[in-house]
Amino acid sequence: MATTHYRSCTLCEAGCGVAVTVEGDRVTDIRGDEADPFSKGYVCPKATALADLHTDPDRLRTPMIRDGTTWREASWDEAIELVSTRLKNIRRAYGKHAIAAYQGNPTAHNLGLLTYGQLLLRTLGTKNLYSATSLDQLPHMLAALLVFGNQLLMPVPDIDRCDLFICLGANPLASNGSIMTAPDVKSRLKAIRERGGKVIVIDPRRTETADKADRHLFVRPGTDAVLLLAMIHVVFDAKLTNVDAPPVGGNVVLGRLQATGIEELRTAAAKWTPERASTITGVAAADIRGLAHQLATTKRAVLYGRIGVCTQEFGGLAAWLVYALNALTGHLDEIGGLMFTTPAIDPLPLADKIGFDGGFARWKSRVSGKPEFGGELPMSVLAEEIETGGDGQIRALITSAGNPVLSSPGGRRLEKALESLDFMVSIDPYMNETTRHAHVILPPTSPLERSHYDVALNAFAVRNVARYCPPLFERAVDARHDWEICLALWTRIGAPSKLPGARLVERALAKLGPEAILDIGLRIGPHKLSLSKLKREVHGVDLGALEPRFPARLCTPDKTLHLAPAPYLGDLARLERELGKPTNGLVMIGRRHLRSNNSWMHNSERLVKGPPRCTLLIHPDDAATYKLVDGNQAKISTKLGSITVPVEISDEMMRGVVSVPHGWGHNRVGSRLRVASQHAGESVNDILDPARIDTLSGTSALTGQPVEVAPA
Ligand SMILES: Nc1nc2c(c(=O)[nH]1)N[C@H]1C(S)=C(S)[C@@H](COP(=O)(O)OP(=O)(O)OC[C@H]3O[C@@H](n4cnc5c(=O)[nH]c(N)nc54)[C@H](O)[C@@H]3O)O[C@H]1N2
Ligand SMILES: Nc1nc2c(c(=O)[nH]1)N[C@H]1C(S)=C(S)[C@@H](COP(=O)(O)OP(=O)(O)OC[C@H]3O[C@@H](n4cnc5c(=O)[nH]c(N)nc54)[C@H](O)[C@@H]3O)O[C@H]1N2
Ligand code: SF4
Ligand SMILES: [Mo]
Repeated sequence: MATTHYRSCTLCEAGCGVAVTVEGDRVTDIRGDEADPFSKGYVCPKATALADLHTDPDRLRTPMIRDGTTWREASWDEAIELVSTRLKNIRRAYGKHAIAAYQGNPTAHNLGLLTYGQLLLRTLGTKNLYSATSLDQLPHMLAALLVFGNQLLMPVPDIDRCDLFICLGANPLASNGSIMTAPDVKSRLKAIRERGGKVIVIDPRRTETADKADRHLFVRPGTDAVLLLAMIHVVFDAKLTNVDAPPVGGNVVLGRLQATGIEELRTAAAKWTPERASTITGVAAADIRGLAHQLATTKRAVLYGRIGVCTQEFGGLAAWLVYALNALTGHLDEIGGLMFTTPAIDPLPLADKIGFDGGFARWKSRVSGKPEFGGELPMSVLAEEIETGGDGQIRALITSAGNPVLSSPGGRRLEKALESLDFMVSIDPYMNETTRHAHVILPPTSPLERSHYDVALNAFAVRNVARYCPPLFERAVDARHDWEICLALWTRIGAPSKLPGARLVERALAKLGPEAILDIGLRIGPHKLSLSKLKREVHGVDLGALEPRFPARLCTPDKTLHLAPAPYLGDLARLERELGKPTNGLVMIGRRHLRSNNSWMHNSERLVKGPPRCTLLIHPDDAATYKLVDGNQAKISTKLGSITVPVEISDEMMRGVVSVPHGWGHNRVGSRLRVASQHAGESVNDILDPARIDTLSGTSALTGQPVEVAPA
């Protein structure tokens, strides 16, 4: 008999409601849950792959132990014992910093990893914590910390109530939105236009999102900070902000908000005239003026910047300026602008408790002196911290829900470094490009076998919503959840065993599980929900539109907006110096595809079928210059080496810019991904230089790196 179960999709930030039909132990259908108040029946093509992940014969179901090049299945007891013994020995011999950990993107969608995973990794006491943050949203978090006082206080665009949506460096029609949890962005953008509003996309590629916009402007990769400074220049110059009104109490009033740093911002922007910015950004001066005027004079408007803005050499500055410009034009914490959420579980007070405190540059990395952020070091230094001998050298690595060999620049070097480790363990369902280097792989249950509540992404949703789903399938005999794996390891290597009652704590934590923590979080949260209440609402609950939250929510000690924090002012000289230089040749950007998800969903036949997606996109004029022919192979080179992929010629690319998506390169020997290896592609991160970073924040520059192309 068929039964239908309602839950949310865990594959991306949109968190759509899905209706999963099951017959026996087989999923026969996955479609959108029409009754979900937020996603209203929308799903993207990836949703059906939830079933593929569950049934994938390549998904590991048993711990694996490697001996040289051969793997064998092992019992949980043996595997956990081996991991803890090895890690303890390494810690005893070399100290706690010798154990490093890397956490990847799916952590954000996994309640077990967000609770017990943090407990394990953040109590290791190591300075060598790494995550996908420094390949992603770090600059937004840094700006949230420096401007609003807390690294988790990242605002989201009020897309459903704005009349102008300027989209900078994001492609939500492919990505389904990021730091903007909003299922079905396409309909939401359409609604803006239907209510007479405008959508403008600024991107080096005329993207799927740009195709649905009123206007698209090309911008040269890596130059957003200059574009934003010039827009701020216009805002001051044309007196488009009320900051020139008499200051109250020494501060300038921006609507309801008190702010400091306005004069510093004015000074910083003074030399960036639209004309000067135009030569660097490729955006016409008249367009820069027009954008600034439109943003400032539209009552409900928002400038939304995402990954294209922050994973570049001036990502720190650009992410700050996005917030500053919205504030200056009266669109911060205002309806239709960049707003702050009121999630059912407030992560702010919880984050500190698990050691995820706000902090920046409190210490530097051992080898090349890169800044710490929130207790983590940037991915750009992981390889060198493994390779470089001496006190504090990394000897062991724990990876959890991450595939850094494909996801971080310098993948080839990183995999050599991984081979040199004394010990590596991966908590991961697949033997892939990264985990094949582990000595032990500990595979968790599938997304359909575990419960779910999106504690992280609900905090960045454009409406306040909450939805809990119990496991759909009873887990396989002897399968372990992520949280159980993490707890088992923590008990043996993390918990201070000398502490009296450590065993009791462990037993209590094992009994609690993530659900109990969730329940407490919901009860003490602003909407006073509970797990039992949510269990009754199988389609999720709508907790209302976003509301202005300042000044109460501001976390700066003086309860003002800090519009010009010193680290940014100090970085402006670098912008001046570097972006003044003449440029020629081609630069690389990435792209996302609706049917792909970073590196790890290419083992689903229905997602990868069709023409190859790991291709070089290039403008027709550039193709002619470099003698590339559509459909033929191109060799793309940097000083790190080269990759060869098919050419796709298209005028959707800006001249001088080429694009190759990341997350491919499934041809590494030793991976067990039967489908993905048939659609291998190449890894663009093999040739992107890890040394190119935003030196302010430490974030890797994934976009805007120079490359050379030639027929292969
Ligand atoms: N050139 C370039 N590089 C990029 C980017 C880019 O735009 N361009 N984007 C960057 C961004 S934004 C990100 S977030 C990173 C992503 O970087 P990573 O997080 O390192 O890589 P993913 O491909 O997301 O790999 C996820 C891993 O988690 C495993 N996994 C999936 N579900 C679970 C689970 O429930 N539990 C556990 N334990 N494991 C699970 C998968 O098998 C896989 O090994 O890549 C970055 N790299
Ligand atoms: N289908 C799918 N969905 C995903 C993912 C996926 O891999 N596949 N990954 C998920 C993850 S981990 C994340 S972080 C989010 C990211 O979500 P988004 O931020 O929407 O990411 P992208 O789709 O890569 O869009 C980034 C855009 O920035 C542009 N860009 C590149 N360089 C620059 C630049 O210098 N300046 C400007 N202004 N634009 C630039 C690119 O052309 C691209 O259109 O997506 C998530 N959703
Ligand atoms: S957009 Fe697609 S992948 Fe993302 S949550 Fe919705 S159905 Fe899942
Ligand atoms: Mo990401």
